[in-house]
Amino acid sequence: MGISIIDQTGVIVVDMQGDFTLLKKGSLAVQDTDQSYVDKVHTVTKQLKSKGYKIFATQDFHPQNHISFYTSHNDKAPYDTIEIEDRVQILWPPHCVQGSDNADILIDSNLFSGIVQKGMDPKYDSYSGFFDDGGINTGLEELLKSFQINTLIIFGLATDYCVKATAMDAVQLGFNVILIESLCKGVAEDTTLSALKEMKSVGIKIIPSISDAL
Ligand code: VGL
Ligand code: ZN
Repeated sequence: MGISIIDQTGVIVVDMQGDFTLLKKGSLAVQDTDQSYVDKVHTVTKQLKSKGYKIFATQDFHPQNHISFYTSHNDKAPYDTIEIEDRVQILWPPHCVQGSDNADILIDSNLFSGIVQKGMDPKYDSYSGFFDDGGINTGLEELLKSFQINTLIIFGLATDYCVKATAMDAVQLGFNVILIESLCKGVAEDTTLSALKEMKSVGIKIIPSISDAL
């Protein structure tokens, strides 16, 4: 007998870090990320692990002088945008700084078969867990392939940025992707709605809650 559907399905918990949550008074706190949200993500992650799914995490992990921080530019305010080469870069409040408490992942690290850090190059942002804006591979694809994973269940923060970019790249790389909508929260309503539409349009299965996926 071949390997089972569970063995071939991986879970990616995207950027569940203090700085993105209200729970930890994060610098880039996403709406609705209170204790009950984080508890729900933790509970579901533990359930999936106990069913035998391999669990992975991405971690936004920036140096203090990162290009995405408004503080790295003169006369800029949070949420201003600038053009770099051909990209639009949103200037965020400093967040997930390497070594700071709020860069920590809020989910028990024993649950993970691998954690992929991203956004370490001061010159490039990396919403996607797979490639940064300079096209450098993070190693996530290799990691998943080493576990023979071809299907991904994705949830976390933020729907309109890192969840979307990670899910879109996963599809591009040939993975089947299932997104658990209620376990994702977005920075803003309009960008979250358009992110969900865009993800749907490339074949990502958007499911309201985990009970609909299993
Ligand atoms: C994220 C903005 C900046 C995210 C990361 O995890 O969605 N958003 N860095
Ligand atoms: Zn970031």
